[in-house]
Amino acid sequence: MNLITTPTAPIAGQRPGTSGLRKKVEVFKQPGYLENFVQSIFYALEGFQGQTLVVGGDGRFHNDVAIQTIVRMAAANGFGRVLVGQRGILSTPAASCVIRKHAAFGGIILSASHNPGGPDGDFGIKYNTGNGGPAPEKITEAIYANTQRIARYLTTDTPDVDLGTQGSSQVGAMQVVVIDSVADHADLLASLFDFERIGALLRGGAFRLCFDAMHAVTGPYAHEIFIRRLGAPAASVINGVPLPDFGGGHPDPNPTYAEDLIKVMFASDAPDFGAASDGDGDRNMIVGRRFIVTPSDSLAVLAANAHFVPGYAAGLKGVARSMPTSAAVDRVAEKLGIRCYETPTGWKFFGNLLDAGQVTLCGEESAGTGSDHVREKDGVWAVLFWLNILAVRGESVETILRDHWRTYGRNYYSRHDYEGVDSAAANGLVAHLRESLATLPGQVIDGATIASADDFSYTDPVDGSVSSAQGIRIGLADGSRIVFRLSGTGTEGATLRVYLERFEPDPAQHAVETQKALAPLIALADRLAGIKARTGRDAPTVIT
Ligand code: VG1
Ligand code: CO
Repeated sequence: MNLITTPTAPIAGQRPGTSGLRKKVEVFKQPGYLENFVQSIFYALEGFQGQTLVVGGDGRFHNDVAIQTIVRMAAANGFGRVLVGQRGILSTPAASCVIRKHAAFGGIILSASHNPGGPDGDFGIKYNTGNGGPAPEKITEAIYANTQRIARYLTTDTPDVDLGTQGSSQVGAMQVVVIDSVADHADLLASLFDFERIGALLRGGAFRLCFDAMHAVTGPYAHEIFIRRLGAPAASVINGVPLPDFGGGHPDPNPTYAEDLIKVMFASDAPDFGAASDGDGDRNMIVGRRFIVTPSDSLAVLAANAHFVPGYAAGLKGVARSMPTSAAVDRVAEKLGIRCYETPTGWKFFGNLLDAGQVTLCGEESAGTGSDHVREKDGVWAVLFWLNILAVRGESVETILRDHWRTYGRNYYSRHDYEGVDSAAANGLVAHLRESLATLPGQVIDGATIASADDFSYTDPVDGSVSSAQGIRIGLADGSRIVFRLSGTGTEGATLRVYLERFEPDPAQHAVETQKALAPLIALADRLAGIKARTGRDAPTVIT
């Protein structure tokens, strides 16, 4: 092996967002672009000589090429061993699991998550630390600083490694081990859930499951877990073959993009339980027969029913949700007598709480739920959690939700996304809101009294670090709220997210359709932010 030191220069725009660096494939294909970022990761780390690095991705276009580059650079930089998922495949939660199980120094995950893939689609990269979780801001900021002053990167002249076959080979002094992409993760999940009971439910014939892998990374995981280990009929998994362009789809499990699943679940002969996952397998959508579960509600239901699941029967230490996520889980935590933490958007903020043993379950309104079993959100885990609850309770998804609302009240909740908005317009909208924050409290607009207005700032309870400007919160006197923030994961223009929440304690009011129940808040959001006028959009791109 010959070490090659390649001169290079900073490339603009390599600032990682909410979950790593996401750009168009054509951007990543520019000579030196990926190399600059990977070397900047390695320069931000200390003490990895001779240690293990985990590498894998969601199988999207360019995954295979990028992995070969990273393997060569890891060898040149002095890693002792690289663990790669077979064919380059590792879902994000599986990567987290592998990092932890094999005590790796860290891992590089190649994914742009729910963003479309293919030659014209998106690509992404992020670094996870030895706890299996996304790097904290301290490290992502150091990576970014390195991209701004990089002058060289290290690589080797070694040929590509064979990623198709499990086994071990050498790249210079570094060992490369191609591992089963699924086994470690499936074993971990089997240790948490009652596979016997879930298996009996799925094999019984009376209960039917439909899992939509959206041609993304969870296909192999779903086959191994639902079909092979739990005995569900093969037809229970749809779109189960990972494709580099996700079959031309948008692997974001929401009612708009998971149209195949919605069609199945709203048909007259709909199965009992439907679920979908995203590009990299960390998100989940839960659907009952003609009944969609709001992700914030799903988190609350998991917390309220955790005692039915073997891995959580001993009780929850605490729960955490991101700020824009509805407060449904807060009500469960109160009843359980445990703490509920409110963090900024992005899974990295849960890591410290999980490591410190302060929380067991975490979740976000964007269809991410997870627990202390790994340090990422975990789509297949959430589906198994639901299946375990359904197997024990023997009730339908809808019955469980209605019962939950009767007990805790209902947090009507919706997110309105305006995608691909002109960046200047989006920034102007947020700047205008920020300027008006001080004057809003006390104002009465269309009969609604504004009680509070701020830009969310978070002090990490474990390490004291402060993250500011995490989203604008407008609280009303009746406890309703509106949150505005700009996405950190998009690649085209800006995405404005408007989060709307209203609590309804009266069960007689729980049958109202969500958008109707939130209509006054939706109108108020536009009055406050001038969404239509500033973005030129009449309606959101996606409503979840
Ligand atoms: C979005 C979601 C956020 C999630 C992030 C990564 O971020 O809102 O809750 O943690 O994606 O999810 P943003 O900045 O676009 O709102 V994933 O599944 O794309 O890794
Ligand atoms: Co994802």
